[in-house]
Amino acid sequence: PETFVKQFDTPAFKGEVSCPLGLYINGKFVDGSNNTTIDVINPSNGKLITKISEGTPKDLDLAVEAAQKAFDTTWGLHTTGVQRSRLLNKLGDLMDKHADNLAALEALDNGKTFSWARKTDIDHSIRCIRYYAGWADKIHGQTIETSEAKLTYTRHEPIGVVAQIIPWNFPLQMMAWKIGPALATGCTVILKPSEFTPLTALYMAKLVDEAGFPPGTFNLVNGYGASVGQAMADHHGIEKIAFTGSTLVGRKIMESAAKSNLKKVTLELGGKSPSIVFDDADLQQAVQWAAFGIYYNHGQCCCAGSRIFVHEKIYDEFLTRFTDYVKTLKVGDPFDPDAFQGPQVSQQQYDRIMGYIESGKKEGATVHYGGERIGEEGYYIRPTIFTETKPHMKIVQEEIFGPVCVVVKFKDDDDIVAQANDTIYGLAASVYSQNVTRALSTAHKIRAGTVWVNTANMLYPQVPFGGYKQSGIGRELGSYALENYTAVKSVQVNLHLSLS
Ligand code: TXE
Repeated sequence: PETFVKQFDTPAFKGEVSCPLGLYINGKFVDGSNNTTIDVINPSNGKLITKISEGTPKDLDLAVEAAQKAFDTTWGLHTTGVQRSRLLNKLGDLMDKHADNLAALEALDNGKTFSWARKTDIDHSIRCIRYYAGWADKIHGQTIETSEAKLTYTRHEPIGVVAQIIPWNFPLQMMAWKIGPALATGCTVILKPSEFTPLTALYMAKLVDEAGFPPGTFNLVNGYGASVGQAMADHHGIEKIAFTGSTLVGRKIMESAAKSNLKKVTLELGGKSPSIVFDDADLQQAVQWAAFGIYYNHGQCCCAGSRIFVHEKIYDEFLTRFTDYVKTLKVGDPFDPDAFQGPQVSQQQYDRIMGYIESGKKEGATVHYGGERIGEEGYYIRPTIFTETKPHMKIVQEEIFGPVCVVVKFKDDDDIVAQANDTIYGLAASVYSQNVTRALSTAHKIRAGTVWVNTANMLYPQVPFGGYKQSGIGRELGSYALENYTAVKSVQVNLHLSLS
């Protein structure tokens, strides 16, 4: 397979980056079995960056075979936690060494800015891999008292071959969240990145190879969701599937898992997260965090705080300050060191977001700020604020996944909890208040997997993340994620000949 080589000469980054373009199966880069390719498009100008090998269900079969063989011979119960930890730490070191290259590819492919990619996506991914390197030799069961005649204990064994399907909004981070706990516990992995943003995963395959993981331990099969992704969900040789993406596809995956071999499923899906600003909040802090909550990563965060509820006493002042602040967020080229927001990831996402903006206008909401394209080229959208909305409107109920929020007035504490929970989702929420009792009692009443108080979008490898309601099943990150990749076995040993 070919290699992509690009010379960057930008204000944010200068240097040459090369990246393999094939699939990575059984420790080798190979072309897809159909010899077809997928176009990789630059979202800042709509032009072709390169073409990657397209995997097929047949390639997936080869990857499953390699992963099963590795599980049975070199990985799984055939390594020690110490060995797995050493390899993961080596991978973390290589990511550190290549951090700028990873950030450059992420910015080029996804459209997020180089500077934000470098300080959030890449750093967080490295910390995540190192965090799970730390867990690899600390995975153990319990001894359980049953009777003096018995020794009973549990083992947390790796579940086997796992498939992981990730989206385009945080390509490297989603990969780290997925492969970190899987490899630490001794599972073997087949990863399918989004067809929109495959480059950093390909670069990572090169680093995995260099780190010296045994062949078949980690496999990368790029391809379309409807072919390789669907084949993963249907596959009888896969014990577990982890998915991050749309609720629609999550539902399909669960159905296919049920119809095939009842593979274990974890899902991290959409959100419509509330940000609640009480009248006793530190207003400037609330303004800045609420803006970060929705506009970080161009609104393409599953936990984006897209519904901002503000107490009526401070609503007008908040809106004025918020709008003034949003106007200062620079939208521009991903390699402009001062840009906060780059283009949306794809034409498809651009169209979807503009469709939501139109629907908001049609349903009678007011575009208070933004609501339009920026420039003629690339998928740039001005940060957008809607006001005068009604609870039933699509822009209030549905995930837009773009730089668009609604700012809504509320009256009292009980009413706001009901409004915040009036959604099919339950991924995250932010609460802004200086009163600890008010902030925490609200945090506890919100049906969401993460609640931030006086902050937003902060994630740590050691803190679990996942959804209530239709935002998903299971938790990623922290020690909780290890449970997704281990099966618990109890072993009972009879020490005496007695039957009790
Ligand atoms: O997601 P898809 P899309 C939400 C967000 C966004 C919407 C659509 O609202 O606007 O989803 O985005 C793979 N079987 N999120 O269409 O299709 C696909 O190849 C198996 C929220 O891009 O769900 C990719 O790797 N896999 C979200 C991954 O699923 C399939 C992040 C995600 O793509 C498949 C992304 C199939 N039948 C979008 N069809 C979050 N939770 O962060 C597609 N895929």
